[in-house]
Amino acid sequence: MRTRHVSGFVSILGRPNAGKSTLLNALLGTKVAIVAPRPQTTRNAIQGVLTRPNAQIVFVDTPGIHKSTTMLNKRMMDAVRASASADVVLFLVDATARPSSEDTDALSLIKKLEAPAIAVLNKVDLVSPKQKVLECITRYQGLHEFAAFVPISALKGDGLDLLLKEIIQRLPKGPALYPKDYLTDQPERFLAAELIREQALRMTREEVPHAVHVMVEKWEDTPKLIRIAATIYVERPGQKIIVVGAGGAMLKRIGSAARVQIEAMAGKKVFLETFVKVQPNWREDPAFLQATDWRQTSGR
Ligand SMILES: Nc1nc2c(ncn2[C@@H]2O[C@H](COP(=O)(O)OP(=O)(O)OP(=O)(O)O)[C@@H](O)[C@H]2O)c(=O)[nH]1
Ligand SMILES: [Mg+2]
Repeated sequence: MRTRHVSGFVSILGRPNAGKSTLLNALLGTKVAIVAPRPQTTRNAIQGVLTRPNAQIVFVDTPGIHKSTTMLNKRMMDAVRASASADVVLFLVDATARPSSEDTDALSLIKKLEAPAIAVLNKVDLVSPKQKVLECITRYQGLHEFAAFVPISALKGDGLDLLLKEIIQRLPKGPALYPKDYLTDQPERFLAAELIREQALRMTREEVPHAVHVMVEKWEDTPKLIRIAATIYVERPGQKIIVVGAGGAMLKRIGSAARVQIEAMAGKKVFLETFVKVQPNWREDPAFLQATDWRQTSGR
């Protein structure tokens, strides 16, 4: 029997906090994108590649679609638009909430694309009674002609097989685009910086998470150990006080939680040093934003 091999790009689009990055990690069965219970966690488009005997799917996780205010936000939305065109689009919604203006903004982007859009209703583990999932489907049916509706729980891994089936049947015939073991386009040191930022987001609140940026300054790979030095940038001295914490306690917590994650990723022991610096208004600073973009500085 001849088997049909398909390949292509699948963009994951939707409002902030809908669970796009959780879904990417769940589909790959490994962590390539950071996740936090706050909007605007993802700041770059991230590729994650799933290789199956009959298919290779390049998923693209994107920043949540939102009204941009700062220069950083505008760059995030540019990243969304640049990665929107794909063979199949996943429109990820939070099934526990009614459609918001951010959902309709995401839809107006999707309507401009030629690719079929699958409506993926996420967080159904929180929906009860299950009848409410049908109500959610009816609401979105009125907003766009979707190719399919798939209820899932990215967190629990429910519904992912059906979602993959719906994706694969819409992908064009074609060979694998990447080697079989290729997982993500992110350099390891960027992923390490992201894992540190994830812990900083999880452990701080209010305006601090949005003001945090992390850069890896040193990466020394020895046979037994990776030595990493990273700087956590914030925008104001008050934020630095919060991130450092009393007697350095907060910074220690962030560092040791991130170290465990980096060790899991690298499969090696890690020695991680962290520093905190104030970089006033970096979210509006084109030179800083440029310098922190690994796609343009290769690896920073
Ligand atoms: N209960 C439940 N929580 C979920 C599910 N999927 C994601 N979450 C939670 O929703 C929050 C946001 O998840 P993310 O994956 O970071 O969301 P995102 O869409 O990537 O967010 P941005 O990057 O900010 O656009 C996290 O706290 C996740 O644990 C799900 O299926 N069920
Ligand atoms: Mg995300």
